[in-house]
Formats: sequence, C-alpha cells, structure tokens
Amino acid sequence: MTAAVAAVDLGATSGRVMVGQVGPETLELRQVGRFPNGPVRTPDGLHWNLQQLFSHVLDGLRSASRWDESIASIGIDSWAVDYALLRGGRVLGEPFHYRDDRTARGVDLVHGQAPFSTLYARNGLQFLPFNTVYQLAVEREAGMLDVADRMLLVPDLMAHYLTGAEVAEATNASTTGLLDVTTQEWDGELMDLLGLPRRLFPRIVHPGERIGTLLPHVADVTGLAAATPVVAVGSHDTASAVVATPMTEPGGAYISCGTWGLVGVETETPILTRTAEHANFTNEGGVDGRTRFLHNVMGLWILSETIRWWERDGETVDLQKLLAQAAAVPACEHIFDANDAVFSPPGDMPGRIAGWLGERGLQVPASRAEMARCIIESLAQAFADAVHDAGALSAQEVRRIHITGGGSLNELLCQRTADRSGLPVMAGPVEATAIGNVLVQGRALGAITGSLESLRDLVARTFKPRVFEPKGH
Ligand code: LFR
Repeated sequence: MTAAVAAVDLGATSGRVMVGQVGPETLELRQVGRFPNGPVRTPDGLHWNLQQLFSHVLDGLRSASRWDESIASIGIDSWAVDYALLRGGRVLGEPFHYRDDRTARGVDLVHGQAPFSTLYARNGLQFLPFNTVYQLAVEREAGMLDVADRMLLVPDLMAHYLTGAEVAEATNASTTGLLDVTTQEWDGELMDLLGLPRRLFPRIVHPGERIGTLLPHVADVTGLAAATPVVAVGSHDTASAVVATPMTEPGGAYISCGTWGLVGVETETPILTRTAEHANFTNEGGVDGRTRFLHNVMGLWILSETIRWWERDGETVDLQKLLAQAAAVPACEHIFDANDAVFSPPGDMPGRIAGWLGERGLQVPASRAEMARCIIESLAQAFADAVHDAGALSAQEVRRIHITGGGSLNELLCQRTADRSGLPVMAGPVEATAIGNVLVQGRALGAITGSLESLRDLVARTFKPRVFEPKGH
C-alpha cells in the first residue's frame, strides 16, 4: 500500500508544500507550492508575517488536493523557537523574528534568575540568545504574559489554524528551553522560577500522533476532505531533516544546511557533560526519542545576506555564476569565525566580514568572488570543527559527513567541507526536511513501518548521494 500525504515545510527564507507518495518501496515528492518568507520590520522590531504565511499554506494545500485527491494527512514543520501568544484563541500581534535584538534583554533577565549552567542541566540546550525562554522573559517584562493564556510555536500555530487544536509538538518544544531534557515534559519548576505562567504551555504531542482534523472552512478553501487529519511530525525542521538523513551505517555525522548549518550526530540519550556545555552543544529532541546532539553554525545565511546586501539597489546577483567564480579564485588565506554573533542580525554582511578580518589584521577579500570564497571557506572550517567536536564529545568515531538541504547543492561547500575535515561528504537529499515530514506521516498512516533506520534505508535507496572525497587543503 502507498499513501499520499501533504508536507508543509516552512523555512526562514522560503516555504513549500509538497505532495509525497510513500510506501515500503516508494518515496516520491513533488513540490506543489513554493513561496517566499522573511522578516518585516515595524517600529517595535523584527516580525514574521504569519497571516500571509498561512494564506500561502492554504494555497499550497489547495494545489496539493488538485494534484492528488487522495491526500490522507498533512504534516507541518518549520524553523524553531518562535511563537505566537494568544488569548481566548485570538493571536496577540504578529510574532517576533528570532533575529530581533530584544533577546539580549531576555538573556539578562533569565540568567539573573537561573545561570546558564543551571539551565543546561535542565534543558540541555546550547546558548542561543533567541531561545524561546529568553523571548518569553521579554514578553513577561512587557506585561504580555498577564494577558496571554497560550503560547503556540509556529508549526503548532499553523496546525491550530487548520484544526482548531492547541498542542505543542515535542521536537520543537525541545528548542524552547522549557522542556526537561530527560523526561521531555514541560519543566514546570523552571517556569515557576522564571515567572512564566504554566497555563501558556499546551499538551505535548509526539511525532506520529494525530493533532486534529480540518476545520470546515479550511476543507472548503483547500478542497481537502474535512476528515483529513493533521498529524504531528518532527515539527522542528531540523528534526525532520535528521529523520531523512541516510545514515545507514554507524559513523555518520550530519549537517542540515540551509539558513543554518546544524552540525552533529544522533545519540540515544542526552549528553550533559561540562565539556558539552562549554563546547555549546545542544541536546534537541529527535523523532522516536532520539537526541539530536548538535551545534548551530551560521550557515548559508551569511552568503544569502551578503547577496541581499549587494542587491539592495536593484542589481541581481546570479548565485550559480558567483559560486563558479568563487571556485576559480584561490582559497583565501584568512577566514573568519562563522560562529561570531556579529553575523547574526540582518544588515551589511560584507561590511561586517571585512570589519572582522580588518580588525584582526587579516587580509580582506578584494572582489565579490573572493568574498564568496572566503564565506565558503569559513563555513567549511566551522562545519569541520563542529563535526570533530560532535564526534569527540559523543565518543563516536565519525567516518563520513552527510550534508542535506540547500547546502547539499553547493559543490564548493561540500568539497571544501570534505577537504577541511578530511572526511568524505555524502551530499543529499536536498529536500531532507520535507522527506522526513512525509516519512513520519507515512508511518503514522501505516503505509510504512519500522525504526528510523529502516526509514533511512528507504531514503538511501531512493536518493543516491553525491560523494565528495577529501583532497587535502
Ligand atoms: C533551522 C532552525 C534551527 C534553529 C533555527 C532558529 O531552520 O530551525 O534548527 O536553531 O532555525 O529557529
């Protein structure tokens, strides 16, 4: 038996709706909707436009139902940490974007009450200033939590818009900083300590569970049957990507490479050692109770934001041409630290890179091709370092690196990551996130069965990776 499902995959720069056909020997995906996403600045800060995003999701689902009238379920994943506050089912303003700089204040507020090592012992998360817990501390100070009675993370909000249900999917909830890393339940004590009302946090659901069925008006506008269920998947995009990373043998590390490069290994249990804490490695919740032991590296954001800056006066920069030119110039002698927080906010990325190098007396790229090359080299080094750390901290011998997501199409990045790590890079699949979403739905529907290993076998049989052997520096 095969099943048809719709996967909604929302990234920080674009979203897509895919129709997946899934069965024991079948794994086919077709994109039926794609739309841009990004921040909108209003006087109070940087926001998402989730109403618009939802209308794109509805359009995509409409296309899905036209493409295949037997769609049996819907799964939603997105970037992590961001949320909407609600009162009585009504959304209180457009959610903030995690790159908004208000989070610095949140860090001071939270660490004043619970130092980082206390948090790490409870939630196992690397320090990222935008984790939900810090954002909520700012909301509290602004009085918003006196009004709100619910917090829904982005994919949970979309599921709410589709079904009316209010839940918190576990893999994404694990990025809030408020989930107990060992029990994977909400940490009520930590909420009390930080003055975050427990009522905000809905019931946890796990990937594979049914969230609800479509509201009548949603069925009307999308053409899908009203009985169509929304099924919980790894709603954190990185969790879905890791499901579909074809690590079929021991020794595989992964880099889920899009806006971010999420670099790590899968483990059976969290690693909460002092060394893991100091190396700023995170223990995010994976599908089937696995742990995603990883580190956030800045990712293709640095390149896309550089291009956006160059294009700000209306010029168009051809990415493929730029990458070809970057491959043709010699590898820059000096690289920058792609993990430096200075590269996090939107803005003049080339200026910041030049500033970073210049301040340290290092050579600044002279042309755009050299700048692009310097970015790729810096990312490749940060990836290689994080893979090395992931192996050392988890006591796993890493023998190969899987790069999935948009970055898997960037040959220069794949090759240089292989060269700088000394390990072969297996590139693909590019749509790992949507594939992971489809697979978990397929398993919930009974169209496929088995552990993550057997799902990954199916991925490996279906999408042949491209291999980049290390060639040395
Ligand atoms: C990737 C991702 C990362 C998370 C970042 C912010 O899309 O979900 O895993 O740290 O976005 O939410």
